Amino acid sequence: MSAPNKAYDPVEVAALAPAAVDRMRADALAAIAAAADLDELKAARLAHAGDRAPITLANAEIGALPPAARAEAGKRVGTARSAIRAALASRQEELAAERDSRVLVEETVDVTLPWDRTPAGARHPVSSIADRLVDVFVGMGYEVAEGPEVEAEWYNFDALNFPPDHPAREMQDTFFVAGPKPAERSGVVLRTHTSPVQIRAMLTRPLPLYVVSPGKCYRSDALDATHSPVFHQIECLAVDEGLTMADLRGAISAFVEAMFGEGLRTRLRPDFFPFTEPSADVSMECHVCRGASTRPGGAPCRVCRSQGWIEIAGCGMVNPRVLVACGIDPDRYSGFAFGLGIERSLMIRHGVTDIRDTLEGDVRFSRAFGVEA
Ligand code: FA5
Repeated sequence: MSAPNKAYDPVEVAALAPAAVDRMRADALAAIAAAADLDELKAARLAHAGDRAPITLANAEIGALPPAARAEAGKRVGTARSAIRAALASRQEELAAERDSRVLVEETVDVTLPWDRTPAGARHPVSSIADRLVDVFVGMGYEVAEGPEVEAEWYNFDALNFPPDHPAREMQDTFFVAGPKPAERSGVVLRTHTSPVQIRAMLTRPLPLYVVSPGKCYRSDALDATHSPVFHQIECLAVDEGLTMADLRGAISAFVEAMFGEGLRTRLRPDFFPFTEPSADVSMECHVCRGASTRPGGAPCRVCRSQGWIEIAGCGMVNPRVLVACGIDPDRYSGFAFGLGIERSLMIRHGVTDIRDTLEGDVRFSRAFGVEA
């Protein structure tokens, strides 16, 4: 094979001297051995075996030597290039094997892990219980009625027969959004109970009226184990001809049995609410000890504090003054209503000792009540 027919250049041809070729070979082998990964090896290949590598350039000079010197120089350079190629191939093999075993470890798939890893959410128990109670009453023919959480003071208090100086209106009980303007009689509050929905329902719906109203309420109560400034109530209202306390009693029993279990007795004791007359507080037989803790020799009960009864709701016959405020003839119609706190009922039912557990949004709390799709 004939080499390029270049003029003789002693400087360039010096690259073909044995010491120079040995140095190129040594440099190349050192760089190849030092390559720590395939990228570094690629750079070493380019630098020591590529088109611009010293040994490649030296090889191109062989043709410039006197013919007698070509064979020896060609052999020297060829041997060095073979050694470099062999070193590259073997390092390539080593580094590829290292990479493969590292990838195998890093990307190991544990096929024994559970495959269904998408975390399932849980409905909040307050929502689940509210829905369940609403369903019970809807099943009895009640309609769901909702009202705004930011409510006119008139609906929250006045129409419900709260006198202007009633303590519940005080700043320490009620969050006022806006006070009454001089020309207006009513300010704006965050509703303190679901009872204003009674007024809205009586003003807008035809009679007879059977509604159930779940929703959020707000009071400026300090957060502690049994109080929260935001909580939920559920309220039932019925207005019809000839309703009596016996009907109220029946509705309350239906509620208690749906929420706490079949066959639990209820008890009404006189109480006072401005919007019901007569008014009563509702207690139910303790669903845990069923009164056994009050009998001689009965084990103490933490749920009812060995009282045998647990207070759960307020109730009463709709005050005729409220009917009149809503344009309903109290001589023809009567009504009953009852309302209770959903968180407190949940706490009683499930032995939750701190209302804050219902507020913090920790899914572990909700999951304990079951996960629904
Ligand atoms: C009322 O709010 C009446 N509107 C209930 C009513 C409706 C009576 C219809 C008659 C007819 P009371 O202020 O007692 O009543 O509140 C009812 C329930 O709300 C309480 O028993 C309690 O369970 C719950 N509740 C009140 N304040 C808080 C609070 N800060 N945190 C949690 N729950 C509360």
